[in-house]
Amino acid sequence: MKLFTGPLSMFGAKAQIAALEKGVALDCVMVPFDRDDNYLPKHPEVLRVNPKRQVPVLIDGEVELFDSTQIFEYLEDRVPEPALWPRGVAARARARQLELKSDEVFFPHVIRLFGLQQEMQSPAALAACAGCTAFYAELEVLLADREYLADSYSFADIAFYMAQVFAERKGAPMTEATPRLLAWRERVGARGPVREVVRPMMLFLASQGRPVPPFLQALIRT
Ligand SMILES: N[C@@H](CCC(=O)N[C@@H](CS)C(=O)NCC(=O)O)C(=O)O
Repeated sequence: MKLFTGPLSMFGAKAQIAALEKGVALDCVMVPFDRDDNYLPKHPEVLRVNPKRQVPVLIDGEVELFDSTQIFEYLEDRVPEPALWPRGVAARARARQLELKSDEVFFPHVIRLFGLQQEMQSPAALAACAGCTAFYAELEVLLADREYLADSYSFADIAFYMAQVFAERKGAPMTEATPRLLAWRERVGARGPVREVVRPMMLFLASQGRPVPPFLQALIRT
């Protein structure tokens, strides 16, 4: 399988981690990514497959897909074991909803912070940080009776771990106010596939003299 992604693509990283969890060999193509973090010039294969002109794009023979969540679904069908959606119908629905909330409810706050890095005390930045904090509190409650966001380690954990790495980079960190969530992050971050994907991202940042979140600094020293 070929995955078109970028050196700092959190959505691409989701797909990469899931493939590694399933033992799938991925040929990763890093698309052009300029110094201002624009995905330019657009890779011709990305333009051909994805009308939204974004990575990740997955090509597996006749199957050509875009969108990390669609790629999750394809990987689960293509390589059912180890399962990354819970077994029960209700639990699967909850896990899918959490995965969507991570991308579509939590991450938009983080995207807002991308453009506000020089004005982190502005009302817009404070509102985005408050949105992240509220989301952390919601997940802290969920983790009262479980180790992972859904019943078992799932795509929902992969999605939120990556989104949270970016929140941390952009100034909306988790704190001691959510100890169960901090422990969850340790648990997920200790997984081989997660380390294997996040480490090069952090090395890329470090190579450009850009900050690496404190909780990931040990990863680039190993
Ligand atoms: N919902 C999409 C989001 C993809 C996305 O936002 N990709 C970013 C990189 S992480 C991108 O290609 N941005 C460049 C652009 O929008 O021009 C997914 O889950 O794959």
